[in-house]
Amino acid sequence: MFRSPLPGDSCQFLETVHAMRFHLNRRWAWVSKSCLLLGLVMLAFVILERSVSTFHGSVDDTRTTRTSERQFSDREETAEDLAQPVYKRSSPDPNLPGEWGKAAHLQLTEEEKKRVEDSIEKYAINIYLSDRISLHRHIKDNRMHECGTKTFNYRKLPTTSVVIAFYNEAWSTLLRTIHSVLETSPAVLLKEIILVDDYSDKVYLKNQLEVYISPLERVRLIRTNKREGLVRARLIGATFATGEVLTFLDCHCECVSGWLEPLLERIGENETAIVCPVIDTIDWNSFEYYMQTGEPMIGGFDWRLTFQWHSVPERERQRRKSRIDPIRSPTMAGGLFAVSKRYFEYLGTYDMGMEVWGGENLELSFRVWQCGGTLEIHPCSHVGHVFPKKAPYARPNFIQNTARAAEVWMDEYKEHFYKRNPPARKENYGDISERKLLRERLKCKNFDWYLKNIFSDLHVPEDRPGWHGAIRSMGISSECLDYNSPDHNPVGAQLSLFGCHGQGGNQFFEYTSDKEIRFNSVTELCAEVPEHQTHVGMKYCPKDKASIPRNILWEFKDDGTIYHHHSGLCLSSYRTSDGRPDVQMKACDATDKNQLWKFER
Ligand SMILES: *[C@@H]1O[C@H](CO)[C@@H](O)[C@H](O)[C@H]1NC(C)=O
Ligand SMILES: [Mn+2]
Repeated sequence: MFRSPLPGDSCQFLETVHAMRFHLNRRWAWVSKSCLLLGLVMLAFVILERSVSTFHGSVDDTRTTRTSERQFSDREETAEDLAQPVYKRSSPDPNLPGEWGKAAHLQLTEEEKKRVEDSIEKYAINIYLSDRISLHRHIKDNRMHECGTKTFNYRKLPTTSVVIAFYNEAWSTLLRTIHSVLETSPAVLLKEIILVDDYSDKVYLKNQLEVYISPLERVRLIRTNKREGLVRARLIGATFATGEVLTFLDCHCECVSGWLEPLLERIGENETAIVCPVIDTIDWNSFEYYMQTGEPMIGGFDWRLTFQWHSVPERERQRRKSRIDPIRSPTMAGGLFAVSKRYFEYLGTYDMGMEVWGGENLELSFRVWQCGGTLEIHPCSHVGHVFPKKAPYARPNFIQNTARAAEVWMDEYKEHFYKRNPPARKENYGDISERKLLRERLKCKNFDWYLKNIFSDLHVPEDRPGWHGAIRSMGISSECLDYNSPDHNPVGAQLSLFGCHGQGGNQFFEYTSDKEIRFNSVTELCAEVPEHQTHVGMKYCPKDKASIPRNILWEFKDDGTIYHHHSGLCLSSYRTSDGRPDVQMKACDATDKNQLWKFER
């Protein structure tokens, strides 16, 4: 085991693999001279300075020289030979649990069931089951059939380094990720896997991990010596990368054969493309691999700046020549993407002022689009990800990170975010002058351009003064209108009352000049009174400029009542028989305080 092989450095982290396996190339030497990430921010600045001055359009000259450095043993090798992974999997055994990505079911004793529960409690993933599934299981290739017949010019594709940062990850999910990359990535394309241990405290991630990976080809382990958070941990990993492309993966993934080539091909075509795989779901409980076999969803966000998936707009479908062409996506989910190392540096890598995780994906998404690149999802590149039962550790920095993204990239549109997230206004988001300078230097377009050209499907709130925010009941004056949008069916609940909390979120409504009452978390929802009912439901709002159905029209009258045109009734607060405050539609009576409402200003 090795400390950093560089003499006299005082770097922040340990290198723990056989460094001999790696060439100390020029980049390495340069990086080491800058004394690695001692002053992380300073280094970012240096990289930036350097890359800004060298990034000019044509990539081809550097690409050809680097590609020719690669050793192809025999010019006659076929594409099939060149596609050989670093390690070949043994034949599938359908009797093994989880083989082919099927759900694994075990006959368990009571004692074992308890251990299942314990592991779920601890990791929010059924690690007891994961431990019993082969680290080398096969995943059935159900991608669009065109993906299987697509050919690649392996000699021309750029090489990649796969960077995987982790913190206290379970053994089997981490190791399955590593083996999966080694067994699905062509050896001629994968320079190395760089594992970054972000100061985990689990004992098995210390010596046991080092011993395990030490005989594995092309696997390096780097450890931070304090908790850096996902963003900085990844960047630390990236500084060690020798491949032309950085491919970031999460630490509980399984790659589907053929996942890597489409990403690298696209970046080889246009270095300014950031390309994401389709992220398939691996069930946290059964480890079943659910492959999205049709057109993948693309990334967006709502005005709280939480990431949301949505379907591909018709315009984008028409722009593409085939259904396996890359799909432009307004945002990325975070975690899984490939980017040219040179372009990533030019673009200002990540915002190092961001802590732990949350928000960094939107920041990078806005940045790449506004600064002249593209963000795409390739339908032929599939990577499975275990979405845990719940977030395994908190995202205390989400608001702070997101405020940084909003301040740097969103111009006046940041107000829509702050209105829906009042606590974000009080957030100390730190110094953003470097990032603003970056935006100037790269001559990036504004957010208005981004909304009109890249995410024109997103409804932009009007937020007319006095007509948005919480709506307080005058009858039960501690209470505000509240909508608790169910996770998997945004329209599956009713409008109700809840103690006014002043935090936006579920209590943020907007009354539009079209007379709708909009709730715009997750997606655009409009209050309606279903036919012959007296409760208030939520339905998807009509698209901008489409005609507006009558049953979502409301009138905020001067007398304080909220009148529903179609039913002729007024919104009223009341208490249910068990004393819970709620709302219902009633015959209008402006002398009834329960029918009076006020937008909080
Ligand atoms: C690469 O993509 C960018 C952004 O879409 C575009 O402006 C540029 O012309 C493309 N370059 C090439 C070589 O196709
Ligand atoms: Mn994850």
